[in-house]
Amino acid sequence: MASIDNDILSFSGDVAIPQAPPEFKSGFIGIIGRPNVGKSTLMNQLVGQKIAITSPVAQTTRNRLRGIVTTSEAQFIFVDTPGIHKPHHQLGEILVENAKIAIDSVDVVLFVVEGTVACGAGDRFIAELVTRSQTPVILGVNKVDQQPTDYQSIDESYQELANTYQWPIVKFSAKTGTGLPQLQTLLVENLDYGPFYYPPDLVTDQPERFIMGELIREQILLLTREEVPHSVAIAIDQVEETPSITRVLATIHVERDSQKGILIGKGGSMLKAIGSAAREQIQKLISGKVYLELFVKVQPKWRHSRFRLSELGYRIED
Ligand SMILES: Nc1nc2c(ncn2[C@@H]2O[C@H](COP(=O)(O)OP(=O)(O)OP(=O)(O)O)[C@@H](O)[C@H]2O)c(=O)[nH]1
Ligand SMILES: [Mg+2]
Repeated sequence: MASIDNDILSFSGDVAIPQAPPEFKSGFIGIIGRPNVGKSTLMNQLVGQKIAITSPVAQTTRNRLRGIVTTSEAQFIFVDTPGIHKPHHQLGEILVENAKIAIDSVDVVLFVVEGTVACGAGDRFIAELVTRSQTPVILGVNKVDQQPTDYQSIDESYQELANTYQWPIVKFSAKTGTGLPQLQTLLVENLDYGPFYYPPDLVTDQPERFIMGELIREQILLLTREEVPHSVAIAIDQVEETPSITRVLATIHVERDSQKGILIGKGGSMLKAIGSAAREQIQKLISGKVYLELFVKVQPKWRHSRFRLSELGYRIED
């Protein structure tokens, strides 16, 4: 049996989790908001590593993702969620449902809004939603690095929202990091004393295979247009590690033949571009050489089928 150091309280898998010092704080923080406001960018910036994919396309995030930050005074477990929107298919419903579950299961809700446009109906809908749970809420105004001409009226609209519900308000830029120390201070104030939930050096509990699939999906979001990026789901079929290279086989599921055509491109050019950009990202993730092979398969109406969604890893979980 391994000898156990006095400081070590428990084991998670093979990793020892030390005992937290007195007055250490910890807890789960749900990052909630409309699509495209910068929730995933914020989580990556806070964690200091790319855990969640981001893109200028709304509805990028599809799963609840955890990013962990441990300082000398606290452990923050950030839960990035899909943007809350009006769903048009089963996939959308599952995404929104998963965001709602996060609201009830976290210790603090960080409600992120778009600092470049005034508070709108979508924000007020989410405000009502988050206030219904008993969880404390912090209003986070993102993208302060961009200051549109009507900045003052935008600012006032969010001040008013915060006043209505008596929420603390904090302004930041997820992109540049401005204002994030202030956010962190406010979060510590809102957390209770608690243990290390994860080893202090862990940044995510997301399996590597899942992140690989997301990195492929990110390139599709960046390189294709309109309906195509929303119509894909990635399945990692095989990951084979050898001492010199990691072989990854993945299938891109689409809904229609026309989408398959777009993804493959003229003479396979699009698939090649997606593959080489995703391969670079996956190499960074695993710090090693990667051989990536992509297949494209038509799976009609997968976004509307609960069975297919579940097969592709999208389900309502709590
Ligand atoms: N200028 C500026 N752009 C930002 C900032 N934060 C995020 N963005 C951009 O906003 C877009 C959306 O960012 P995401 O992080 O994917 O947004 P999200 O809220 O996770 O979106 P969904 O997953 O679709 O709900 C991307 O193009 C980001 O680069 C910021 O602080 N400043
Ligand atoms: Mg996101």
